[in-house]
Amino acid sequence: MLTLYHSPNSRSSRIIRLIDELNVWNEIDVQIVGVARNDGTGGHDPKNPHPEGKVPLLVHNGVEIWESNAIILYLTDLFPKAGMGPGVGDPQRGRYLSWLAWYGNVVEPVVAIGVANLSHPVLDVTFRGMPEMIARLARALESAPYLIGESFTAADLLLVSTFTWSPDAAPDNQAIKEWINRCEARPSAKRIAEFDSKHVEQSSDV
Ligand SMILES: N[C@@H](CCC(=O)N[C@@H](CS)C(=O)NCC(=O)O)C(=O)O
Repeated sequence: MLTLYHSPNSRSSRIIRLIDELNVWNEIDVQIVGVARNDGTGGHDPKNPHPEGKVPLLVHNGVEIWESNAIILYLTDLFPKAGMGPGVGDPQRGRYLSWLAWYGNVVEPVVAIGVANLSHPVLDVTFRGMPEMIARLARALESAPYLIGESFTAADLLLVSTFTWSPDAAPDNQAIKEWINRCEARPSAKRIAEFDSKHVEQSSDV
């Protein structure tokens, strides 16, 4: 039994998008919960068992799986048929794992440090900055339409979410802009926006 704890228009929306891409709606029970939002609205929802009160959280047979990249890897391994993530033994597996880990280890801190307008030699040396992050992505996307090559995977789904929160977030780079457009033209992007707008009220009943 799989349960996903989700709050509309949040980091868990990309897990909803993955469920749609994997076409496993019947396999996962989606529970809508509220969360504390950056604008001060919302708050901890007692229905959410996440150890830090966050979303997403996946629970499989009583075991909690938290952090978006861990949940994504777990689901693409569990449901390999859709080809959303190279499995163990696939030559592209290492590249897939690296992009998923890079998202959590580099992209999230770099974006947070940028939004907070912080600068410190330790941060710069450890994470580099936005220009280096953009250059890294651009290099990958100048030689292939998607991060792993010719087809859209869950690595694209996760990484592209960095640039789809707000229209101004897209960097001024042709290869990246075209990649964002390719990813967002997929039917799952529209379906998930509709899913979230349908459930948004439910999540504010905290
Ligand atoms: N690194 C985590 C971050 C999860 C996260 O911060 N989620 C936000 C929603 S976008 C949240 O639940 N915030 C509520 C809180 O901090 O209490 C992941 O990617 O899964």
